[in-house]
Amino acid sequence: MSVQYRPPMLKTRRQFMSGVGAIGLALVAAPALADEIVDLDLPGGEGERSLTTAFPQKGRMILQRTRPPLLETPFEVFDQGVLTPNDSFFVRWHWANIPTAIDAAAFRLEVRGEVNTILSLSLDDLLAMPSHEIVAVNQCSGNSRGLFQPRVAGAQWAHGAMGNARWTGVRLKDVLDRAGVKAGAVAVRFNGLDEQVVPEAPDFMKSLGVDHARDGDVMIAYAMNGEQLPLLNGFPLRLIVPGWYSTYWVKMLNDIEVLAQPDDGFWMTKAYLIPDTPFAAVKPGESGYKSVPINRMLPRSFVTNRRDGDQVTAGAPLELRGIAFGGDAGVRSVEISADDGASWQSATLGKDEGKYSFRRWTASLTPGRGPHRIMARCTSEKGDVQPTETYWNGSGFMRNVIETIRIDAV
Ligand SMILES: Nc1nc2c(c(=O)[nH]1)N[C@H]1C(S)=C(S)[C@@H](COP(=O)(O)O)O[C@H]1N2
Ligand SMILES: [Mo]
Repeated sequence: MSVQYRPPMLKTRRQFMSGVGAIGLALVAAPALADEIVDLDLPGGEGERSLTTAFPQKGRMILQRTRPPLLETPFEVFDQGVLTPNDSFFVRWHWANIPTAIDAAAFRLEVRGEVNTILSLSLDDLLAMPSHEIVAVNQCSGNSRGLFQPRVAGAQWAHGAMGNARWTGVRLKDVLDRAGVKAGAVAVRFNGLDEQVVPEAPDFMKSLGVDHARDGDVMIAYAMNGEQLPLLNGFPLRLIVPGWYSTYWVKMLNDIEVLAQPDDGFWMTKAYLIPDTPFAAVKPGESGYKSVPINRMLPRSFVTNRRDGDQVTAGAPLELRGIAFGGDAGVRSVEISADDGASWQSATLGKDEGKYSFRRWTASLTPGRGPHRIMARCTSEKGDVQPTETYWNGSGFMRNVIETIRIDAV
């Protein structure tokens, strides 16, 4: 599937407000129709989830949680193309206080703190700035957490807490330059319109080092695959931090604060920390290791046209197809193994949509009679390679082991 790019059109206030009634209603309606069940095949069970079509601007999604909404992309969507359609794109929020109506005309993005000029930018102000576009993977830190063994607490995602989209907007650097960042600024903190449910809980805010914020890749998106952002993916604006986990991709972004000290808030110093070890790996029960904020992504790859347990014809060519991404660098290669990793063959890479995008791959092999373990392994342009060993941490973050599917050739 290919999504045609159309210039982003932010709806006028009247059009948008009229669309919002339905959004407001649907967010509080009972979302699970529970007539269709998917089994995510999590180790140790409890992988059954309802499919739902009850959320605004979303099609058929796997219901992980209702309030706040956590919606997973059904895996077959990834076989359709490298861009994940907006209505299938996963959804994750920390707090249930999400605005169900946003007045696009009245909306302002504030830029304040260690700046020469405080800004209050309308959507029209942003649309008038030079536009920037990038295709990038948005992946939750806990994508595939449900596959961790031993199991860990948190949303039990299978592989569908990721998606790839063409993001259009403005470079964060351009916005910061317009405000004029003062010497001595060290970090930039991002906040959105969603709020904690009880006042004592910490508002969801994330920050980036000032150099990262100004690297020219980090951007503020007002469009996703050529359309305005779905409300649940952060309408009207969200931060895009290419190559980094989506915890930094703050949605409904309305406040940017340039800081003279590192951000000491909950979401940077208590949550979303990883062990400062290769692959964020520790042993279950281990303690006393150093932790750091989660950051760049590592390569991953998936077979998308075959499922674990599939039967195929022995002695006949088996066409395999899938997606890969390099993490914070492009895909250098994808290799396929049908013999438990003893030997590898190169897959053919599809069109390059840029280094932060999913990349299609295809391969053909002819399985002999019997069971086979099929693996896909991605190496990034930086030389990061997916590991054979399954690493573990107590938060279920950063799974990037070589995934295996078992097929039976008969
Ligand atoms: N404002 C706001 N932005 C947020 C979050 C949030 O709770 N509030 N969650 C983050 C996390 S952890 C993830 S995984 C992504 C999910 O993005 P999506 O819902 O568009 O897929 O949003 C990020 N941005
Ligand atoms: Mo996340």
